[in-house]
Amino acid sequence: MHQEPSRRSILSALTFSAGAALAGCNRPAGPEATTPTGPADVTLRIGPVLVDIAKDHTISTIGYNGRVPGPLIRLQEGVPVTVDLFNETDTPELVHWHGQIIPADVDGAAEEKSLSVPPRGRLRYRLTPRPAGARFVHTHLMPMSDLNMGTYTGQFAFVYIESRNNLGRYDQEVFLATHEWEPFFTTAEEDEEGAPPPPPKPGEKPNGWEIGYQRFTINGKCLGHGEPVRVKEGQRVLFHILNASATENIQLALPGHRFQVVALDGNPVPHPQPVEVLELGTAERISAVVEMKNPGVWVLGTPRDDDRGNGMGIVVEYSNRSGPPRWIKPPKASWDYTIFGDSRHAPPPDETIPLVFGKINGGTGGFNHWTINGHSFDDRDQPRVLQKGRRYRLVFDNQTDDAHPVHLHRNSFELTNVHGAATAGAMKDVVLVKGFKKVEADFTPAMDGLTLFHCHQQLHMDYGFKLVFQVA
Ligand SMILES: [Cu+2]
Repeated sequence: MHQEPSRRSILSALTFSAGAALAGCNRPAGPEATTPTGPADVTLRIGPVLVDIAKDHTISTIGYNGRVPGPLIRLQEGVPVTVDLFNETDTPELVHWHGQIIPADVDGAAEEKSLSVPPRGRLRYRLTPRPAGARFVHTHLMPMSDLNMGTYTGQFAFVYIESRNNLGRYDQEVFLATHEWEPFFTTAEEDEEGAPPPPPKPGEKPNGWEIGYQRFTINGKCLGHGEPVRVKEGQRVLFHILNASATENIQLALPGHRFQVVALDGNPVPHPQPVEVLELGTAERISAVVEMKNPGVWVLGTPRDDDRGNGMGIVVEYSNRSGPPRWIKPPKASWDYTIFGDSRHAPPPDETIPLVFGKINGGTGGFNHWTINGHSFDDRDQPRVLQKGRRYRLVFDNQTDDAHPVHLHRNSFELTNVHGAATAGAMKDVVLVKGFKKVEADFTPAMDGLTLFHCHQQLHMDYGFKLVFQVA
């Protein structure tokens, strides 16, 4: 049998070695971390970067530490770290620690009155990472109609928070982040099946701008242009996959293999299950183990032929195998969160909060606006007050034809009902609510302070799809 490699050494060889060194994030917090002049545990430099996504194709964008994705940041759950943020751009920046339960001032969202990184300036603070699992860091600016800002750029990086609980036995760990490039405005709209949406009702304006992309990448490379994921027959490979898109919900498949899903948004699921096709709304993460028992050279990629042709995939190569990578169209799959949860009713909440999602069509050449309970977010809105220790049930009632990956900051929520099916035990921080569907999620506010709720589709968030809670 083959020698089992150390998972850490494989990881750094495969993916993020330069970045991990740059971030300096494997160093334990020493005494110097408490003095404002000493080196920080985590350093992110926000600045211009050129990304060679293909042999003949370079993207000019903004990234972290001169690379896209930014460095893998490994932290220990509950061990405080000092964070240094340097902004080498002319725009104030917000760095959001997605999926972490941390105070509002360091969470990195303007609506929570978080600290921002001044242009050409620096921001230093401490935070205590939690909970364990696959998290990430990304900009939280509102680019509105400027597609060279916000999550359209390369400002994203994996954060992996280690704990004593592991996700089972595996031989190597691989981090994959999807992202699209060269966004453009389009009037073409597709639903999940790739079909056009229904025409507007009489008296209603037509649909406004949507975003299309020219190039698609995993870990900053178009399919066939980066290093392959190198595996050996018999290995169990733990993939952590992040949808780091600004606006796209995606599916991914690895022909000839199945994904044993062990964690959603970094949180271990009650019932790991095998699936052929993964689905990730914007900002969702899936951790899944793949048993490598079908030697060959394969494409791990999107089932959408056009997008895969434009780069959305990565080669998985078994040792001693060569040749062109194989793709086989996977069976049509519909993603179901509930197979990973307990099929029981969660305990009743103390209070139910209905959140009805609505859309006001922008018309040709305009932007659609988005509403929650009939209201588009306004900076002057008073936050809705929640009480610590009370269990709230959020009812996401999507009365639009678009899918919305909705995200709650500074908390994890428990899925309790998906499309009418009761479920419990699956903890997440983003859930994709399909068109005209309803999802319920319970949470007990984890910390005091301002807490943002929003759609993670950048264009939806920017045009009204958010609200702020105040936990007291
Ligand atoms: Cu949305």
